[in-house]
Amino acid sequence: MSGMRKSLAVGAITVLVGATLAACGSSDDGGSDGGTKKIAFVQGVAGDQFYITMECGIREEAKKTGAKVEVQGPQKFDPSLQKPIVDSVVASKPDALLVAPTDVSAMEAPLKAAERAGIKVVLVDTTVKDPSFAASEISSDNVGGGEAAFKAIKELNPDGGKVLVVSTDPGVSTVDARVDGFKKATEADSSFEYLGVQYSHNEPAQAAKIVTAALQKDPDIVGVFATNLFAAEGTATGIRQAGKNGKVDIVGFDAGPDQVKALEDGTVQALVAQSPGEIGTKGVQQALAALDGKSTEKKIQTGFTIITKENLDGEGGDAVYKDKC
Ligand code: T6T
Repeated sequence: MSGMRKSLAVGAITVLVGATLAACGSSDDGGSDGGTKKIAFVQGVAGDQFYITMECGIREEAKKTGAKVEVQGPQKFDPSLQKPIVDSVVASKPDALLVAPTDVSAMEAPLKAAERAGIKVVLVDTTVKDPSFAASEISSDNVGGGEAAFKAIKELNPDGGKVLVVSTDPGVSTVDARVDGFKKATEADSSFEYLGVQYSHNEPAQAAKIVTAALQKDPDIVGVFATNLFAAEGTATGIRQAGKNGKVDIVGFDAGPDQVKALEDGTVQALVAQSPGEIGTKGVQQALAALDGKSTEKKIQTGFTIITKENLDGEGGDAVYKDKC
C-alpha cells in the first residue's frame, strides 16, 4: 500500500435504513398493573451502545401504547451469564420478552421455556438454531453487511492482498453470518488472500492481541474486518500499537462513539452501522401484535449504513449509536 491517503467512495451507501428515533422514556414509562402490558428486554450484554440504542427504540415505541419496559443484560456476552437472567425474567411473568440470545444452542431451551410459560418471545438481533417458538425474529442483513465490508476493503486496496477477520465467538448468529458474507466475497476474488477468522470472546484486549500477533506473522496484511463493536475497538488498538494506523485498513461493524473517534483519527476507514433503534421499535410492534392475537411477521430484516469520514456530517452521523436514551 502506498503512503498516499486513500478515500472510500462507499460513504454514500445506505441500505434499507429505517426510521431514526429521537427521544426515549425513563425506566418507569407506562403503568405497571391492570391492563398494562409488561415487556422485558434482555440484552446480549449490558453497556453496549448497540443494545442501548435498541433499548431507546423499545422504550419510545412502548411509550406510545403505555406498555411498561424492563431492561437487563449480563456483564459479559456469555450464555452462562445470560441464562439465569432469562430464567428470572421468565419467573417474573412479563407479557412479552424481547431478547438477544448470546448463543444459538445454549439459549434455545431457556427461551422455549419462556414461550411455554405463555410469554410472547421476540428475538432481536441474534437468534437460535430453532427459532420456531418465537413470534418474530428481527435482525440486520448480517451476510450483506459482511459482503459490504469486503467491498469497502477492496475499494481501498484494488490490487488485493491479505485480509484477516476478528470476530467474537463462534455460535453467535449475527457475527457468524457477517464472517460468512465476508469470507465468501473474499474467496470469490482471487486477488485477495483470506487469512481466516480469529475469536476475541468480545474482549477488546484480546482482539488487540490477535491483531498485533497477526501483523507480526503477516506484516503485509492490507485489511482487517472486525465483526462487532468490541472486536473493532480492540482491532483499532492493535493496529495503533503496531504503528500501522492508516497503513492497514480496518472496516468494523457497529458505530459507537469510540468507533467514530477511530474513524475520525484515521485508524478505521469504514463502519457498518446497524439500525438497532429500528430493531427495537419493530420488536415492540411484533410483541404487541402477538399479544393482541394478530398475525406477526416471522422474520424481519433491517438495513445498515456505511459510515466513512466523508459522510459523518450527514447520513453517516445520523446512524451513530447512542450511549444513553
Ligand atoms: O454487533 C452487535 C450485535 O449485532 C451482535 O450480535 C453482538 O455485538 C454487538 O452488540 C456489538 O457489540
